[in-house]
Amino acid sequence: MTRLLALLASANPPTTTSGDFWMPVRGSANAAAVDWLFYFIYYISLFFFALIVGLMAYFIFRYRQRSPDELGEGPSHNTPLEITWTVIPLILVIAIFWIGFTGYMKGAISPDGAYEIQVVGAKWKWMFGYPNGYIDENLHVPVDTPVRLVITSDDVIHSLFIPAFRLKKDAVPGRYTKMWFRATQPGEYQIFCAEYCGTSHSDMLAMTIVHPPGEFEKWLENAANFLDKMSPAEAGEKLFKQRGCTQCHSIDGTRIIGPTLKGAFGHEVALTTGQKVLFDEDYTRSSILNPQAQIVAGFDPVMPTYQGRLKDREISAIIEYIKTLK
Ligand code: HEC
Ligand SMILES: [Cu+2]
Repeated sequence: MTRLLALLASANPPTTTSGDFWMPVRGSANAAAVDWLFYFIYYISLFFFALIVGLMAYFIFRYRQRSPDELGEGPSHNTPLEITWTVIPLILVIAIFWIGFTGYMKGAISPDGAYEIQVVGAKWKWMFGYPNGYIDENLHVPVDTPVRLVITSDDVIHSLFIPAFRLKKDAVPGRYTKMWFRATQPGEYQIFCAEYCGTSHSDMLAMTIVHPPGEFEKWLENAANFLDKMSPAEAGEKLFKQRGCTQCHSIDGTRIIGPTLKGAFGHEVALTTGQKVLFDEDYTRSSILNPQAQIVAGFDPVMPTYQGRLKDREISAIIEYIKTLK
């Protein structure tokens, strides 16, 4: 109760960023307001829980039946009492609605000129697309800058969840959802998928990396030029991880959702049709662009197409990388 009164009296969101027993670190400008409302509801609930259960226990004892033929005269009505226990909760729920609704609107409408990042959820990987066309498996953002995320999905419904920013939004195929935030502290914050989306749902992880002032642009420029800076095989390895191939293909011989690519290049592959084909450059390329055309025997046709999502140069780099997996 004293904390509730203190909260109400200050009418200011908590300002520490460290998080506490119930809540993780506060990494965005919006987090404190969310936590304030959480604790407001939390302390109200604690108060009424104690009041109601306490009175109940007391009444059970106070009005117990003392002898078999004792029947109390029970009151039928108490108008002032009934008005009190209706009006006070009414005021509280209106307050909760108001704070929640205005907070929601603030979170839903992004400021003009926010930095825009395209987010795509796919089984089972997040991809973050930056304005210069570069795609990364993590969300990199500049500190103290409003960032708008435009979110969609390639397959089923996923949900982008960044606990430290108190943000969660569904990624729906065929539709764009949006949310925005302003990160307040450089650091790394976990991203989860919060909508059960199949086998590797719980591995659908990524990080938010908040860069200190001035470093985000440097990072982006450097990251975007990786095809020029690395050898094709190295760039291929990066793409292989970045574009989610690792979710389905191991490189150490274990079978996951798709066949392992260890030692596969240059050997024959048995297809569901009974045919055998050589695993060469052309086969790799067509497996990536047109995965449903030739299905490997013993596997389900679940690989998404990368048509329009990988450039020729990137596919060549991936082929060079697969060649190195001896
Ligand atoms: C959702 C899971 C999934 C993802 C993501 C995925 N694949 Fe596949 N891939 C499969 C499955 C399952 C097969 C086997 C069935 C088939 O041929 O379609 C396969 C087959 C292949 C083959 C043929 C393998 C063989 O042994 O004959 C290649 C090459 C390949 N994938 C490359 C890639 C690359 C490169 C990526 C990333 C750009 C990728 N895959 C992403 C599931 C996936
Ligand atoms: Cu998911």
